[in-house]
Amino acid sequence: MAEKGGFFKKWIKGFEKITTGVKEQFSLIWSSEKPKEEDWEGLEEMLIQADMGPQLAMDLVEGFRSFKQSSRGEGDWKEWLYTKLESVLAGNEPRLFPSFLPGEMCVILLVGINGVGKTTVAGKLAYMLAQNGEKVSLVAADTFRAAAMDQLEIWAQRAKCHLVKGSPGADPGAVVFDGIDAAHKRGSTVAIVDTAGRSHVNKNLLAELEKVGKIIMRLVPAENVENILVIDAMAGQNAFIQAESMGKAVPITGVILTKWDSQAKGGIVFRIRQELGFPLKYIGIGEKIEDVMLFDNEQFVQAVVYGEEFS
Ligand SMILES: Nc1nc2c(ncn2[C@@H]2O[C@H](COP(=O)(O)OP(=O)(O)OP(=O)(O)O)[C@@H](O)[C@H]2O)c(=O)[nH]1
Ligand SMILES: [Mg+2]
Repeated sequence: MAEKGGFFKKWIKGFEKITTGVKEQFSLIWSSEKPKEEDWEGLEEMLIQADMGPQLAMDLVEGFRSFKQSSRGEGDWKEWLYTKLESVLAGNEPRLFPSFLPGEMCVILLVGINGVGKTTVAGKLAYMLAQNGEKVSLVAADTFRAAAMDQLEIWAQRAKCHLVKGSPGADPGAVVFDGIDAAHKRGSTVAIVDTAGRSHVNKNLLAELEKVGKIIMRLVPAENVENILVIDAMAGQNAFIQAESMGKAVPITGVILTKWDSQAKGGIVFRIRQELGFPLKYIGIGEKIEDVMLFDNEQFVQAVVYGEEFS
């Protein structure tokens, strides 16, 4: 990505209809002396459409009501909205391994339901970390489909990094154990473990994931482990159901939202922070190896609130 700073600006343009609608509604309510109840309801509805979810939409509407009342038409609603949304994201730590122990290997375990983009994220992170001077090993623990390992092999070639793969049908726990061991012996600084997509209601597959998570914790200090839940940015309400059940199998330390370049409406970011409290780490913004970017709270909120005015 040549122009990462400009990404949110471009992205927000794709949602002009929704964002303009929300802002027009805020503005209409702000400028009317006595807004009608249906105007408030309209605002809530629009916020839900932007993927904010019912709880946050209600919080925003109620917060805006009190702000309007207390400020008596003075002040700036955009400033209010900016502060409010920024506070929802407050404390988000997008960096991986914020308190890692130097000298010990780091491990990123990627988990999520089918097709969300785990393998693609594995390739992108491998490339990015290798560019930053890390020695990366990719571990293909998706032994469910032979093609999945080939797919990761292609990413390993693109990222020019080491690959450890098990044989088809092998126990993923054993592959992860051997993979981390091989990465250690090779002097890798980071191992990225790609796992099979699994339904969040399949108990056996969740138990398998739990086992993989425990094996990693036995081999690497907790500070050096990131259990990343990969979520399709368009998942909406489903994202929360997925997070809940995957979180029971492994302690989630962060979220990567993929497919932002598609139809992501963005509100999900606030919901994840407010309802789950997981850190938002990176976002996937395309299918190419460099299409991944660190989630920047400030830039994101600026784009949402100020859109085109934001420079
Ligand atoms: N547009 C877009 N497509 C993406 C992005 N990330 C992944 N994809 C596409 O999504 C599809 C699935 O990606 P994979 O990486 O195979 O997903 P997965 O989670 O590993 O899938 P399973 O292993 O089958 O569970 C592929 O066609 C990817 O090219 C993204 O950020 N943007
Ligand atoms: Mg995969």
